[in-house]
Parts: sequence; structure tokens; C-alpha cells
Amino acid sequence: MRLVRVKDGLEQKLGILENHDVTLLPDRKLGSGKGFLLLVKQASRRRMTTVEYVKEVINELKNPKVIKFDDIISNKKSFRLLIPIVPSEVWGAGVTYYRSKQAREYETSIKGIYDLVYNSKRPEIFFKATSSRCAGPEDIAYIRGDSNWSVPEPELAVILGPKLEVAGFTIGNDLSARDIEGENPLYLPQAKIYRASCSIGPAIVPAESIDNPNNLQIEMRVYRGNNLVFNDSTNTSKMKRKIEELIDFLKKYNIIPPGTVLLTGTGIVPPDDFSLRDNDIVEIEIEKIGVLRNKIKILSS
Ligand code: DO4
Ligand code: MG
Repeated sequence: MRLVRVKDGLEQKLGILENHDVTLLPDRKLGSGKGFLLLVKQASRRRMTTVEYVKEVINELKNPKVIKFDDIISNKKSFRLLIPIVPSEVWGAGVTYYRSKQAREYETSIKGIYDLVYNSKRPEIFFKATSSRCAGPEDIAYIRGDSNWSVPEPELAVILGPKLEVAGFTIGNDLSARDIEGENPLYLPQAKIYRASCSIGPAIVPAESIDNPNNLQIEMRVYRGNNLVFNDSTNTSKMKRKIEELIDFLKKYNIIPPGTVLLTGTGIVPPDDFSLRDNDIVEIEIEKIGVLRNKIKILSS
């Protein structure tokens, strides 16, 4: 079972995606962008899993509205896919895969810092975005106008529940400017945090539906016109840190609001001469979650 958020005419609704059909939940509160969190809370009050509770909610619907997922993706009949959660905060973990460490060491002139963080007990955790800086599935995501070396970073995204437990999973794209990050590590916030630099979606999978998040296949494809210009894959089993370890460090001495999204780092980095261009299409696929697709545009100042 997967949860999606859908614009249905003027209304926003949470939908339950099973096979290729989406059952729209009529309760408006659930369409608000905090709907998944509300369901998790309601389920926990009833001592049920989120999946059990959602099944009960669907069974009680009289004349449920069921639509085709493909109609939403193709914007048919005034449906539109929305970001599945409106997160208060998005945080990122960095250098959690060997490939990321290697790429970071290549791009910087200050050698050794990424080797250090890869091997240290403390992970790299950074602030990535607020909801106003996020893009949803099928939306435009941006690269900075003052960067000549920008890349997508396909990452498993964890959604924290009311008790900051792992409540669900989705996909994140941690768009980053490698030239700005490489020039000076203190420029990291500028390399990472800007308008629509973080895309999230297309669906949320409740945590209990994924047996082992440390073994999920991730694939990224970049299309330029009709050409596939980059394609690579990895698996979350290659991550050096465990998800719980990253969450423990994120929570320590901090105030993390429920519904926060944590991006767990990238294990795919395009070749060093690759940069995203205007109108590229980035597709990130994670098994059991779906495909997050965005068109890329260059931000003007
Ligand atoms: O310090 C760089 C951040 C790296 C990153 O975002 C990643 O590994 O995913
Ligand atoms: Mg990243």
C-alpha cells in the first residue's frame, strides 16, 4: 500500500494507491499535506498499524472515488499529483556511501575532510530544506544560475512520525551544486539550500510495508531530449550507516518536528564531467516506492 496526494479539481486529497488504482479519501484534513502524519497518529491511538487503520478507513467508505494513477500522472481530468507530505523540515545525511565520499574528495581542494567524516562515529547531517523549498513529483526542480556543475542526488527519504520513529519512506532528490560545495566546504548551505532544490515523492510507503529498508534498489536516469544521458543504480545495502543511527544523531539535543523528512545520502554520482542542464528530466526509482520525476530548470537570480 502506498499513499499519494492528489489535486482533484480545487481540492487536495490523500489517496491510497494499490495496483494502478487510487482511492481518494474524502476527509479534507487528510489532504492538507500533514495527512500521513494524522493517519499514523490515529492508527497508533487505536493500537493499529497504519496499514491496518487505512484498510479500515477504506472499508468504511460509502461510494469511494477511485481513479487511475496514470490519469493523475498525465494530468487528465484535472487531477495532479502533489508532494505526498508537506514537511516542516528536511534534513540530509551526507557521505553515507563510499561513492559519495570519493566524489566529494575529488571536488574539494581541502583534502581529507570527507575521508574523516566517512570514517567518524558522527555522521554528516545538514539542514536541507523547508517545505517552501521543496518540489513535488512531476514539478520543476531547479539548479542554481551561478553553478556550472550541478547534479541530482537520488536518496531514500525517511519520514519521522509523531514520536520521531520511522513512520514511512519516500524518495528525495538532494539537488546540489558540486562546484560551490567543492570550492569551500563552508559553502555547503549555498550548494544545497535554494528554491526547489529538494524534490520529494511520488508516494509514501508506511514503514511496516518495507521489510528491510537497508536493502532497496535505487536507480537514476537523466534524459536530455530523447536521449538517456545518465543511468546508474545502487542499493541501500551499500550505505555505511544504518537509518536508526542517522536518526539518533539528528534528534540529539535538537527539536525535530514530527513529519520531518531525512534524506539518507546518495550512492549514485554521475561522472565528474556531467552537469545537469536546462530541461533535463531526472527520474529516480526506488523499489517498492515508485518513480520520482522532475524537469530541471536553471534559476535566474
Ligand atoms: O558534504 C556533502 C554532502 C553530500 C551529500 O549530500 C550526500 O552524500 O548525499
Ligand atoms: Mg545528498
